[in-house]
Amino acid sequence: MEQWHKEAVVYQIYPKSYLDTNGDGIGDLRGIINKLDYIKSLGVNTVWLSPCYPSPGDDNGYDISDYRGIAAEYGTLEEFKELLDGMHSRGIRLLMDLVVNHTSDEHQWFVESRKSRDNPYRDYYIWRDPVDGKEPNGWTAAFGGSAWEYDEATGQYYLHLFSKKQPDLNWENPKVRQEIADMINYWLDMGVDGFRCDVINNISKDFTRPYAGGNGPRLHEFLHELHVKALEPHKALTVGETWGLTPAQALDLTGEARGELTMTFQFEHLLLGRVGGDKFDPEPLDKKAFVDILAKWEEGLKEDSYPVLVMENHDQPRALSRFGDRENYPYESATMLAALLYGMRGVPFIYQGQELGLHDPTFQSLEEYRDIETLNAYAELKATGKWTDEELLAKMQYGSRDCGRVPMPWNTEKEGGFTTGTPWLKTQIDPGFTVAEQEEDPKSVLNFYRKLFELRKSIPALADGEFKLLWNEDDVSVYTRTAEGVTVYVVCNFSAEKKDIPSCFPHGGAILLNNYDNEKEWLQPYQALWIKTR
Ligand code: TEU
Ligand code: CA
Repeated sequence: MEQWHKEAVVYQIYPKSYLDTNGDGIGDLRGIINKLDYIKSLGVNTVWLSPCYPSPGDDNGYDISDYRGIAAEYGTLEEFKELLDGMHSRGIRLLMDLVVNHTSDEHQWFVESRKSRDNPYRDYYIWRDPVDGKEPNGWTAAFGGSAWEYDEATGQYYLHLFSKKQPDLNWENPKVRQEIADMINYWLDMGVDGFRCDVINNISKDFTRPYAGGNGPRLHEFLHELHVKALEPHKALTVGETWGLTPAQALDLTGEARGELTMTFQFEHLLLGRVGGDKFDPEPLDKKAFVDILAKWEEGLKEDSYPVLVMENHDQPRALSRFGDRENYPYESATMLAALLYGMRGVPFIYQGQELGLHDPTFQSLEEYRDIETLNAYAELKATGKWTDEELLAKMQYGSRDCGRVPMPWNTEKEGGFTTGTPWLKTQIDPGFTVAEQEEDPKSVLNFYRKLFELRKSIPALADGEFKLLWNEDDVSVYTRTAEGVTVYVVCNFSAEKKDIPSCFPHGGAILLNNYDNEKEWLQPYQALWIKTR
């Protein structure tokens, strides 16, 4: 297994919302090319690019109609190669998004598949006869409704774990597996460095289960096959998007001897502040659990794997709005969250705009939303008659994926400099929350992130040192990272109150990182410190 992932610091780009250079209101590859020096300046060395393949856009590109092309609205394959070269010449690696649990219903394979029961592509997808005139089982789709869609033409249902425009591929079919391996080789031969693998644990289905989902009996076998046929020969890095795993299950996918994936995301802490993990049902954040969960994963993966450190992506509202104090301590709480998470052992993933400490935009009406999940959830919840329109809008504001998808605020000009036209999704430009302003301010979240990543790179204890949680009580946490006789203490006050320092606080030592100017009088509200001791 390739080891470069241990030094990786990954920046996720959602191309539709990064930078538009031709005024059509949609971000494009040229926009990313124009910002490569900015990306480099963050101290990241890897980019994960969300899908930029041709797609009808039912789920913003997570419904792919051609695995080997570039969507016209984003640019051309030539521009993609220019982007890749531009990254490589700056020492930045590129991870593409691998969306192979499903395709678009407009993918040629599915267009063929639905034509007749004996079409050569029929078995590329999962077709079932009706049972008692109804759906084959009770599985529901992530975006609402049944996971089965009836197709008149051939009198069978096809499975879709997401929208009905995202039919699930049939991984039991060896031809499908070969097509995917070939496609992976196509991008790796071009020079791409690896993949973020969308809902990858769903590729093997377990039909004995009452609820929809993956982790089916052949998951490990399918992944190992891809590893042998495509990933390993290219030393590609993979990070699996795998919801709901235990650390033991994650180890089974990522252990070095397994030959499956390099790493998996863990999102358990991102389910907090939501009743039963339901993103549209808020509850107060359990801060102790937040730190305990992260520590559990640090401990659980230390033997044989490498954790991923993530708190934002294109599916999540902003961390500042979810876990921080946007009203009173936007800078302090955004930087505390970064110091807390990225002091840990693992690969940092940051999502565009996170480096500015952005908070969620304010949506005034349903018309301002674009996300299929939000629009479907709104309609479904409204149909229950339990909530007023105002309550429903508050729910969407709390959990919508569009919160993290609004365009990047580059400067204080119209639409934040994102576009000269009409943006595909509203922009939100707040004073102090643009790249241009934060560049000028030494005490900005942006410059804090830069400093943090610089430290991680230069201090072995932070790069790969052993993790130990010493204290997690009363909204104060202390953990250490140790290597080569050096220990770095990470001390965080996860609250808006002043707190006393716990007894395990190191006396002496050099302060590496501090989100306050003080040398003493800790701990201030949301104060975070990295302290190096011998
Ligand atoms: O997301 C998978 C997923 O399970 C969720 O994070 C998803 O956002 C949704 O909230 C489920 O209720 C991945 C992608 O990241 C997401 O953008 C896609 O919509 C999805 O897969 C389908 O490809
Ligand atoms: Ca554009």
